[in-house]
Amino acid sequence: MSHTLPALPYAYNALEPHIDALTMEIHHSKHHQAYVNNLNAALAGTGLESTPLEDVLATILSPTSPVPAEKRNAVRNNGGGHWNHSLFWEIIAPAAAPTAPSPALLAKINEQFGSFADFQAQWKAASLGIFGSGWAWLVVQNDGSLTISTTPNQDNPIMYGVTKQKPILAVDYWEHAYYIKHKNLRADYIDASWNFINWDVVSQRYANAIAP
Ligand code: MN3
Repeated sequence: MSHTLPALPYAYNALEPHIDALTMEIHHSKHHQAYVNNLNAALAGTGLESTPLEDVLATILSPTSPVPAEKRNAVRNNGGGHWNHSLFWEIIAPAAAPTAPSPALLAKINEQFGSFADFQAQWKAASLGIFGSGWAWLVVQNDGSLTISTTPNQDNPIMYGVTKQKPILAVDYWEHAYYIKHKNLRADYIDASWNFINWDVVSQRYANAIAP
Protein backbone atom coordinates (compact mmCIF):
# COMPACT_ATOMS: atom_id res chain seq x y z
CA MET A 1 0.00 0.00 0.00
CA SER A 2 1.37 3.38 -0.89
CA HIS A 3 1.79 6.26 1.52
CA THR A 4 -0.99 8.83 1.71
CA LEU A 5 -1.39 12.44 2.83
CA PRO A 6 -2.98 12.51 6.30
CA ALA A 7 -6.04 14.70 6.72
CA LEU A 8 -5.63 17.60 9.13
CA PRO A 9 -7.75 17.46 12.31
CA TYR A 10 -8.45 21.21 12.01
CA ALA A 11 -9.20 23.78 9.33
CA TYR A 12 -6.46 25.57 7.41
CA ASN A 13 -7.36 28.81 9.20
CA ALA A 14 -7.42 27.26 12.68
CA LEU A 15 -3.84 28.28 13.43
CA GLU A 16 -4.51 31.98 12.75
CA PRO A 17 -3.01 34.38 13.64
CA HIS A 18 0.16 32.41 14.41
CA ILE A 19 0.24 30.46 11.14
CA ASP A 20 -1.87 31.96 8.34
CA ALA A 21 -4.42 29.90 6.42
CA LEU A 22 -2.68 30.23 3.05
CA THR A 23 0.58 28.92 4.48
CA MET A 24 -1.24 25.97 6.03
CA GLU A 25 -3.04 25.17 2.78
CA ILE A 26 0.08 25.31 0.61
CA HIS A 27 2.18 23.54 3.21
CA HIS A 28 -0.23 20.63 3.57
CA SER A 29 -1.82 20.27 0.15
CA LYS A 30 1.23 21.13 -1.98
CA HIS A 31 4.48 20.61 -0.06
CA HIS A 32 3.46 17.60 2.01
CA GLN A 33 1.55 16.06 -0.89
CA ALA A 34 4.66 16.36 -3.03
CA TYR A 35 6.75 14.52 -0.43
CA VAL A 36 4.14 11.73 -0.40
CA ASN A 37 4.03 11.52 -4.19
CA ASN A 38 7.81 11.54 -4.54
CA LEU A 39 8.24 8.98 -1.77
CA ASN A 40 5.77 6.63 -3.44
CA ALA A 41 7.54 7.08 -6.76
CA ALA A 42 10.93 6.36 -5.18
CA LEU A 43 9.69 3.23 -3.38
CA ALA A 44 7.80 1.82 -6.37
CA GLY A 45 9.23 -1.52 -7.35
CA THR A 46 11.57 -1.78 -4.34
CA GLY A 47 9.37 -4.18 -2.37
CA LEU A 48 9.36 -1.62 0.46
CA GLU A 49 6.07 0.04 -0.48
CA SER A 50 4.28 -1.42 2.58
CA THR A 51 7.18 -1.37 5.03
CA PRO A 52 6.53 1.02 7.93
CA LEU A 53 8.20 4.31 7.05
CA GLU A 54 9.97 4.44 10.44
CA ASP A 55 11.71 1.18 9.60
CA VAL A 56 12.81 2.44 6.19
CA LEU A 57 14.12 5.72 7.64
CA ALA A 58 15.91 4.04 10.55
CA THR A 59 18.43 2.50 8.16
CA ILE A 60 18.34 4.94 5.25
CA LEU A 61 21.80 6.36 6.09
CA SER A 62 23.33 2.90 6.48
CA PRO A 63 25.25 1.14 3.71
CA THR A 64 23.05 -1.87 4.48
CA SER A 65 19.77 -0.03 3.81
CA PRO A 66 17.45 -2.23 1.73
CA VAL A 67 16.61 0.83 -0.37
CA PRO A 68 18.50 0.67 -3.67
CA ALA A 69 21.45 3.05 -3.58
CA GLU A 70 20.14 5.20 -6.39
CA LYS A 71 16.84 5.71 -4.52
CA ARG A 72 18.26 6.56 -1.11
CA ASN A 73 18.49 10.32 -1.50
CA ALA A 74 14.90 10.50 -2.72
CA VAL A 75 13.66 8.31 0.13
CA ARG A 76 15.72 10.23 2.68
CA ASN A 77 14.38 13.59 1.54
CA ASN A 78 10.79 12.66 0.75
CA GLY A 79 10.34 9.95 3.36
CA GLY A 80 11.74 12.36 5.92
CA GLY A 81 9.43 15.04 4.58
CA HIS A 82 6.39 12.79 4.90
CA TRP A 83 7.28 11.57 8.40
CA ASN A 84 8.27 15.00 9.73
CA HIS A 85 5.18 16.78 8.45
CA SER A 86 2.86 14.02 9.68
CA LEU A 87 4.28 14.60 13.16
CA PHE A 88 4.23 18.38 12.81
CA TRP A 89 0.49 18.44 12.04
CA GLU A 90 -0.09 16.38 15.18
CA ILE A 91 1.86 18.56 17.53
CA ILE A 92 0.33 21.87 16.50
CA ALA A 93 -3.12 22.92 17.64
CA PRO A 94 -5.71 25.60 16.99
CA ALA A 95 -4.93 28.87 18.68
CA ALA A 96 -8.38 28.82 20.27
CA ALA A 97 -7.50 25.79 22.38
CA PRO A 98 -4.25 26.55 24.21
CA THR A 99 -2.53 23.68 25.99
CA ALA A 100 0.25 23.32 28.56
CA PRO A 101 2.88 20.67 29.29
CA SER A 102 1.79 17.91 31.64
CA PRO A 103 3.11 18.16 35.23
CA ALA A 104 5.53 15.30 34.50
CA LEU A 105 6.91 16.90 31.33
CA LEU A 106 7.10 20.35 32.91
CA ALA A 107 8.99 18.91 35.89
CA LYS A 108 11.45 17.23 33.52
CA ILE A 109 11.92 20.43 31.52
CA ASN A 110 12.53 22.40 34.70
CA GLU A 111 14.98 19.80 35.99
CA GLN A 112 16.87 19.64 32.74
CA PHE A 113 16.85 23.22 31.48
CA GLY A 114 16.40 25.19 34.71
CA SER A 115 12.98 26.61 33.88
CA PHE A 116 10.47 26.64 31.06
CA ALA A 117 11.78 30.06 30.05
CA ASP A 118 15.31 28.67 29.91
CA PHE A 119 14.07 25.80 27.76
CA GLN A 120 12.39 28.30 25.43
CA ALA A 121 15.60 30.32 25.21
CA GLN A 122 17.68 27.26 24.37
CA TRP A 123 15.10 26.11 21.81
CA LYS A 124 15.14 29.53 20.20
CA ALA A 125 18.94 29.65 20.04
CA ALA A 126 19.07 26.19 18.46
CA SER A 127 16.31 27.05 16.00
CA LEU A 128 17.96 30.31 14.99
CA GLY A 129 21.18 28.35 14.45
CA ILE A 130 19.78 26.23 11.64
CA PHE A 131 21.48 27.40 8.46
CA GLY A 132 19.05 27.15 5.58
CA SER A 133 16.15 24.71 5.88
CA GLY A 134 15.67 22.23 8.67
CA TRP A 135 13.88 21.19 11.83
CA ALA A 136 14.27 21.54 15.57
CA TRP A 137 13.47 18.60 17.84
CA LEU A 138 12.90 17.79 21.46
CA VAL A 139 14.02 14.20 21.88
CA VAL A 140 13.78 11.76 24.80
CA GLN A 141 17.07 9.86 25.03
CA ASN A 142 17.34 6.25 26.16
CA ASP A 143 18.16 7.36 29.72
CA GLY A 144 15.01 9.50 29.82
CA SER A 145 16.81 12.81 29.45
CA LEU A 146 15.57 15.50 27.09
CA THR A 147 17.73 17.01 24.39
CA ILE A 148 17.17 19.76 21.87
CA SER A 149 18.61 18.99 18.46
CA THR A 150 18.32 20.23 14.89
CA THR A 151 18.49 18.49 11.55
CA PRO A 152 19.09 19.88 8.05
CA ASN A 153 16.64 19.52 5.18
CA GLN A 154 14.11 16.74 5.93
CA ASP A 155 16.42 14.64 8.08
CA ASN A 156 15.07 13.56 11.46
CA PRO A 157 16.30 11.88 14.64
CA ILE A 158 15.03 8.48 13.46
CA MET A 159 17.66 8.50 10.72
CA TYR A 160 20.27 9.23 13.37
CA GLY A 161 19.37 6.25 15.53
CA VAL A 162 16.53 7.50 17.70
CA THR A 163 13.49 5.25 17.62
CA LYS A 164 10.15 6.55 16.56
CA GLN A 165 8.40 7.38 19.82
CA LYS A 166 11.32 9.37 21.13
CA PRO A 167 11.09 12.63 19.16
CA ILE A 168 8.26 14.33 21.08
CA LEU A 169 8.30 17.82 19.56
CA ALA A 170 9.24 19.02 16.09
CA VAL A 171 9.03 22.42 14.46
CA ASP A 172 9.49 23.03 10.76
CA TYR A 173 11.95 25.84 10.03
CA TRP A 174 11.80 25.73 6.26
CA GLU A 175 10.87 29.19 5.04
CA HIS A 176 7.74 27.70 3.41
CA ALA A 177 6.47 27.19 6.98
CA TYR A 178 6.42 30.88 7.84
CA TYR A 179 7.52 33.19 5.03
CA ILE A 180 4.12 34.52 3.95
CA LYS A 181 3.34 35.86 7.42
CA HIS A 182 6.71 36.29 9.09
CA LYS A 183 8.83 37.00 5.97
CA ASN A 184 12.52 36.53 6.76
CA LEU A 185 11.98 36.87 10.52
CA ARG A 186 12.45 33.34 11.82
CA ALA A 187 12.67 34.71 15.37
CA ASP A 188 9.10 36.02 15.10
CA TYR A 189 7.89 32.59 13.95
CA ILE A 190 9.75 30.94 16.84
CA ASP A 191 8.09 33.30 19.30
CA ALA A 192 4.70 32.61 17.68
CA SER A 193 5.29 28.86 17.89
CA TRP A 194 4.69 28.87 21.64
CA ASN A 195 1.08 29.70 20.82
CA PHE A 196 0.46 26.74 18.50
CA ILE A 197 2.31 23.81 20.03
CA ASN A 198 -0.12 21.12 21.18
CA TRP A 199 1.36 20.26 24.57
CA ASP A 200 -1.31 17.62 25.14
CA VAL A 201 0.16 15.59 22.28
CA VAL A 202 3.77 16.38 23.20
CA SER A 203 3.09 15.36 26.81
CA GLN A 204 1.48 12.10 25.68
CA ARG A 205 4.47 11.37 23.48
CA TYR A 206 6.74 12.06 26.47
CA ALA A 207 4.70 9.65 28.62
CA ASN A 208 4.91 6.98 25.90
CA ALA A 209 8.64 7.51 25.50
CA ILE A 210 9.45 7.01 29.18
CA ALA A 211 6.97 4.19 29.75
CA PRO A 212 8.77 0.96 30.75
MN1 MN3 B 1 7.49 21.98 5.69
